[in-house]
Amino acid sequence: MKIRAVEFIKSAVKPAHYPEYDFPEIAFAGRSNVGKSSLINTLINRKDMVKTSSRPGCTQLINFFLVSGDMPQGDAPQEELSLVDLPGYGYAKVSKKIRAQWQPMVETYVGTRNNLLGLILLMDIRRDPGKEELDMVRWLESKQMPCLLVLTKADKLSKTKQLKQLDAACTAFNRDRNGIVLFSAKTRQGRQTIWDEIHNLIDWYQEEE
Ligand SMILES: Nc1nc2c(ncn2[C@@H]2O[C@H](COP(=O)(O)OP(=O)(O)OP(=O)(O)O)[C@@H](O)[C@H]2O)c(=O)[nH]1
Ligand SMILES: [Mg+2]
Repeated sequence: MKIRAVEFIKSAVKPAHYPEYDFPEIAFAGRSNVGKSSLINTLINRKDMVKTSSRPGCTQLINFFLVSGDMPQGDAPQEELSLVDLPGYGYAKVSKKIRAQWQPMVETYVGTRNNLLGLILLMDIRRDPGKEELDMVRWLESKQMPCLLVLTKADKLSKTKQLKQLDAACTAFNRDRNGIVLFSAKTRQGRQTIWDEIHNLIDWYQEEE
């Protein structure tokens, strides 16, 4: 997608506050500090459109961004795409109250957002997938919600170790290598693959309409 403009629309906690548009939407989920905001910035070629932080727990609301640009193919030359930065989970230092809010907030979002095409679930390549991720993928599968898995911060490992972690994740999630993307916000490795997957979801959504 050739990006023309990106706009921060709003932050929301509950459905009444979500933007009312029904543009195709993709949401990014994952543990705190895994690199969700950085991945979105890399996709949209912005340095800090989405606030990033070395301090985990930076994003605690559902943040909506609207991207307009040109799709690689298709009839309509200009298209809108909504990108959603979900709050991170699993960070012990955020208060108990915030942690207790996280799960219902995300479950309600996924369960009620009709224009949501799929989730992109990020995991740090240096960690083995945890129970949270395995549960989340299983839950999304039960809802028939597409979920792309991304191993972030790939630049932190050698190529050999990247592939070793990729294979471990493939085994854990029972996917082949095409189902999991190696990504780095630093080197931009994997950026195009993620865009290709997003375009596939959009094409599929438009055919359904
Ligand atoms: N080396 C490296 N560092 C990264 C990469 N992606 C993110 N980081 C760093 O990891 C830290 C967290 O990144 P964020 O993008 O803010 O992570 P987040 O998942 O949005 O975090 P929360 O909003 O707290 O849930 C920052 O210091 C980033 O610079 C990457 O691909 N490579
Ligand atoms: Mg963030």
